[in-house]
Amino acid sequence: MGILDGKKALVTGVASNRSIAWGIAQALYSQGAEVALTYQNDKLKSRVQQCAEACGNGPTMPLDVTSGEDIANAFAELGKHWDGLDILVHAVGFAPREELEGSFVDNTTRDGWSLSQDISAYSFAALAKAARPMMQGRNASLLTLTYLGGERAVPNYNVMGPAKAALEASVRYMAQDLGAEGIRVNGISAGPVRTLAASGIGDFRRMLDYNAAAAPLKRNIGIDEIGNAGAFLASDLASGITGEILHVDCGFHAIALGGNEAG
Ligand code: NAD
Ligand code: 0WE
Repeated sequence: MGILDGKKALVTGVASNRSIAWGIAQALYSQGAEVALTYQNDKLKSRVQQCAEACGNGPTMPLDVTSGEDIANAFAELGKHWDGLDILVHAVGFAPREELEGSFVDNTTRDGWSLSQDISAYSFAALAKAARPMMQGRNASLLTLTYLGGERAVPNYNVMGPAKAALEASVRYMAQDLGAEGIRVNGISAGPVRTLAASGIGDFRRMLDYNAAAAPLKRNIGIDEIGNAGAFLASDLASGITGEILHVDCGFHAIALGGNEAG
C-alpha cells in the first residue's frame, strides 16, 4: 500500500543517478505510482532507459523543452501508453555556464536571460498546457523544483535567480488557473545537491559545507528526502495544498547570520 497507488506520473529532468528528478521518480515508484521518464537528448537516452527499468519499466520519450514540437510529440506518445496523467514533475533548469559566476550586472546577457527564462520557467507552463487534457477529472498535481536563489540573492546564481523567481510566480498563477479543474500546482525549494547541474559551479563544495554548518539539521539534503516530499505533494495527502513552495533544505531558509558554526 503506497500513497500513490494507481497514479501515473511523468517525470522530466533525469540526467544521472544523482539527479533530483531521479530521487523523485524513485519515491513516486516506491509509493505505488507508474512512472514515465523523458530525456533531453539521445546522449541521455540509454541512461534514462536504465533508470526506467529500475522503476517499473514505464515508457520513456525524448523531450527538449525549448521545442514546442517535442512537447507535443511527448504527450502524443504518452497518450499511446496511458489514457490519463495524475502527476507531472518539472525538474529542468539551464543558464549559460559563463553567466553563473562573477558580476550579475556585467555578465548577464539578453540571450542568457531569454534562454534561462525559456528553459527554467516558461517550460513549466508549456508542459502544463500540453498535459492539461490528460489531467482532467483525476485530482492531478504538477510539481517543479526551485532554489532559494529565486527569493534571495545568492552569489554566482545570477541569471538563474530571476528565472526561479518567475518559476515560483508561475506556480501561483498556474495554481489559480488550474484549481477549478482539481489540478494542484506546487514547488519544492531544494537545498544544494551535487548533481550534473551543480558540477563545474566554482566552490560548490564550499557552499555545501556552508549550508551543512548553518542549516538547523546540520547536514545537507538528499535526493531521497526531496523525493519523499515530492511524493507527499503529489499525493492525495496534500489535497488541500496548491500554489505552495515547500522548502526541503534541512531548514537553511529559516535562519540568518549563518547559525552557530558556519563561517
Ligand atoms: P540535473 O543536471 O541532474 O538535472 C537538470 C536536468 O535539466 C537534466 O536532466 C537536463 O537534461 C535537463 N534540461 C536542461 N535543459 C533542458 C532542455 N532544454 N530540455 C529538457 N531538459 C533539459 O540537475 P538537478 O540539480 O537535478 O536539477 C533539477 C532541477 O532542480 C533544476 O530545476 C534545478 O534548478 C533544481 N534545483 C537544483 C538544486 C541543486 O543544488 N542541484 C537545488 C534546488 C533546485
Ligand atoms: O538550479 C541550480 C543549477 C542551475 C544551473 C546549473 C548549470 C551548470 C551547467 C543552470 N544552468 C547550468 N548551466 C551549465 O552549463 N542549482 C540550484 C544548483 C546551483 O547552481 C548554482 C548554485 C546552486 C545551488 C550556481 C551558482 C551558485 C549556486
